[in-house]
Amino acid sequence: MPKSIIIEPEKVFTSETIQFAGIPVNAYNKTLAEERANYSADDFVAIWQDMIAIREFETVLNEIKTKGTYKGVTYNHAGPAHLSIGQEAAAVGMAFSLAPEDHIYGSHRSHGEILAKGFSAIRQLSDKQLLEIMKSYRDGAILRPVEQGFTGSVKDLALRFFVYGAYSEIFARETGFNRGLGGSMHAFFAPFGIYPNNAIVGGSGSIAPGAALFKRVNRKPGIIVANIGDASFGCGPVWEGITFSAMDQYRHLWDQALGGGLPILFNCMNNFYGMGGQPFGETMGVQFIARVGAGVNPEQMHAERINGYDPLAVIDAFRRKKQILRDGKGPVLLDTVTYRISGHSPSDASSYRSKEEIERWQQADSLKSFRTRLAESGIVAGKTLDDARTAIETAVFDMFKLATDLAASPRVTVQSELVGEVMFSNQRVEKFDDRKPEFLQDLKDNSRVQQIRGKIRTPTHDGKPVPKMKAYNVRDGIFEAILHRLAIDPTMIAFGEENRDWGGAFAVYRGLTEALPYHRLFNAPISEAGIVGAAVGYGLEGGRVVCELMYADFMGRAGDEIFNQLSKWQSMSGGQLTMPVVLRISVGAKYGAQHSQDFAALVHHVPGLKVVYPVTPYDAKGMMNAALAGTDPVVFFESQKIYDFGEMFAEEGVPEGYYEIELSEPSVKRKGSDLTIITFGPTLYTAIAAADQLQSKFGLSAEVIDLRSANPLNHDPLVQSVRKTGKVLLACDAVERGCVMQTIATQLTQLCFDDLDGPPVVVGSRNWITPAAELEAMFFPQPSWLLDAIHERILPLKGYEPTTKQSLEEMARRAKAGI
Ligand SMILES: Cc1ncc(C[n+]2csc(CCOP(=O)(O)OP(=O)(O)O)c2C)c(N)n1
Ligand SMILES: [Mg+2]
Repeated sequence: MPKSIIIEPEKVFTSETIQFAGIPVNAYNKTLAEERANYSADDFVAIWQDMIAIREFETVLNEIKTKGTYKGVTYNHAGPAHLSIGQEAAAVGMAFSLAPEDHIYGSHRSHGEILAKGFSAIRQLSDKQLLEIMKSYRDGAILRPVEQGFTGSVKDLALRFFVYGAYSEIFARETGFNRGLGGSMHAFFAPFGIYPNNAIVGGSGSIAPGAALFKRVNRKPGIIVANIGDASFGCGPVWEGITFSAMDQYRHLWDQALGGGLPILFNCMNNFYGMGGQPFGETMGVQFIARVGAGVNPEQMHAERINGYDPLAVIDAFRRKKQILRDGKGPVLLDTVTYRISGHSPSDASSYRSKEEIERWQQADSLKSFRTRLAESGIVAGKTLDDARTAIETAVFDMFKLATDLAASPRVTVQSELVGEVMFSNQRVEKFDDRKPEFLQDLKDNSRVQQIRGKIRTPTHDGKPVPKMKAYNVRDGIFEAILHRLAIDPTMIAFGEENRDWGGAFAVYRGLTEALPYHRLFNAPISEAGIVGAAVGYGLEGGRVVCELMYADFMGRAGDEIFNQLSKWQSMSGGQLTMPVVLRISVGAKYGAQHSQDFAALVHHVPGLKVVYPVTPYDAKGMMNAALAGTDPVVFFESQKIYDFGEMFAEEGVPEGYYEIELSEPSVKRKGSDLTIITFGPTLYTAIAAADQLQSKFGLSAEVIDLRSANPLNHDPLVQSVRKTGKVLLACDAVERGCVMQTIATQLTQLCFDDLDGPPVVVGSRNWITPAAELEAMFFPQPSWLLDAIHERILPLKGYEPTTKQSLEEMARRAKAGI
């Protein structure tokens, strides 16, 4: 059913003027006396102490990076340290009133935000909760060295635990939050609401909206804060994340009981610099980052610029904005003005700014000014502040020392396989929550379910081939698997471009619109980075999601989200998080150069992704079932050439019931003994046609194997076949240079060297752009190309006249010409 948002010509052609409201800039002007009712004296001390802790934590890092020593401890820290000295008040203000269930996502410069959020959570959690977290987190691996000989309170223990975990993480120790696999730029600690910090500028901008989506869809308490820098507002994915967050549908089409707009606050830690480039006055034109909100929605994202050198101004803003988010009126944008007195990194010579400017900000240092305000107000005695300072500086120093101690805080050895062990979580999770999955109808009444019921699931029927209209096809296989999991896992959602009313650009979801409420199936903006980023955030928070890219050619638009985010957070978390995300990517044909490229090789190359490409209904259903039962990111390629192909191989047909196909197993589609042909993607059907000709014209029996999965991949069935035949041709529809098959060919050469009659031969598409539909036969491998290649390079076929050039000379000529 269409959603009935009527676009009326009379209305849209009416003359009017778009009005903008004023955006507050530094509106906060309360005195301490006026704020007295909102804070206890202890609160003020805590705010001060948190700022001091961050300053000390980072001063230590600065000193060891620049001088190699701090207070008698010598240490060489090889990795990065992007310090936020000067930005403490902004970090503490941001975190102070956030609850543990409020989650923050951040950037490369997030030490301060991490510490502030951790301290805030420690204050709010009970001793029992803290002990439980410390003891259970990695079975107490971080706690053990910290608790040795410590006799203080649980809260003090937790503080030391937290500082130690952070330092250990920065120093790549096993005792770090993420076993040292996150490091300075990526450290996080989910139990305190601290989620991944991103070394890709603006990376959190597209991920955090997915986390907020998770909160909404699953009715979880809390908000999401994306702490990103001012320069990140030049990043496309940040704009896409904002667009994704501000969609009208949350408030106008979704069930209002869910709570309305996404509970997300984009917090710009505006220090006026990128590394050396200046968004203010040089590399951007908005002047005030808060102005961005005006272009996003009528509420202008409730944007404000606030004084990030005054922790109370920041706390005030966060308290007010949190209420707006609770009321379902998100997203929110804060332009939190701050300044990094430290360099971008310790090697920064500050060539892009004057000494005078730095000195001016040092004079305005919030640590000094807040202390002066507190002392002058008489609310807190100077001695209390001094004692608080000594206590926290001692704790930070002690934990630094402990983290540098290799005996207490070991690194994994270089021989260790730890990284390999955490690349994939390889779990099976039926569902991520016990709620009843939401549907709008009884699935027995669903039109698509009924239509599929009438289809024929076997290769033949009554001894005859099944007509296309009646055949259970690849599209149906994917649909059934997705519906199956949607009916089990209440957290599971699906989104992408044209996913809902259209039913997916290629109709895979047709029928789901009537079955699922909006929040389980919705149209995303044309924001590929926003789509994959949101799926990553949703997965990180513990929800299952299927998102879709309409064409493989659009992967570049979501490059970072696929290559650095989807793929890496499981391992960068040191195995703490899972990523139950299936990214469906349709591979086109007939639509020319920018809509017809198989880019599987790009993701095959990226560590941390499972990459599959089933091309039969049986495989599509079984592999989607397996992908959706797992906890790893799976890039699931689908070919538009064969969406409506019926089953041609599985004699028993495609089962109506549930089954899984392990995501590593090649499938022998036709048995043979003279030669092995391995395919990936729809080239299977090209190979079958070629094998038919080899049999009928030359009496040769070819074994045809569909790789199905590029990673992980069990080589055994391939090796067994090649050992038997001694000859192997590998073919796919991707351009030949650097395709997945080149890797497999290299591996088979090594694995089967003694059994091979000659080197494996790879046939792919030409190393060209994909030409027009009418000319595709000159580009994609044809059955004749496979025969030509076999004749020229594997096994001369008697009396055969090749029609294309597949010789080694031709291969060399093309390589030299770069085509
Ligand atoms: C996508 C990307 N481009 C460039 C960089 C290199 N880089 C690291 S930090 C940085 C500046 C970021 O400035 P901003 O977002 O304002 O954050 P800040 O460093 O000021 O905290 C740059 C360009 C990167 N890490 N990621
Ligand atoms: Mg900046």
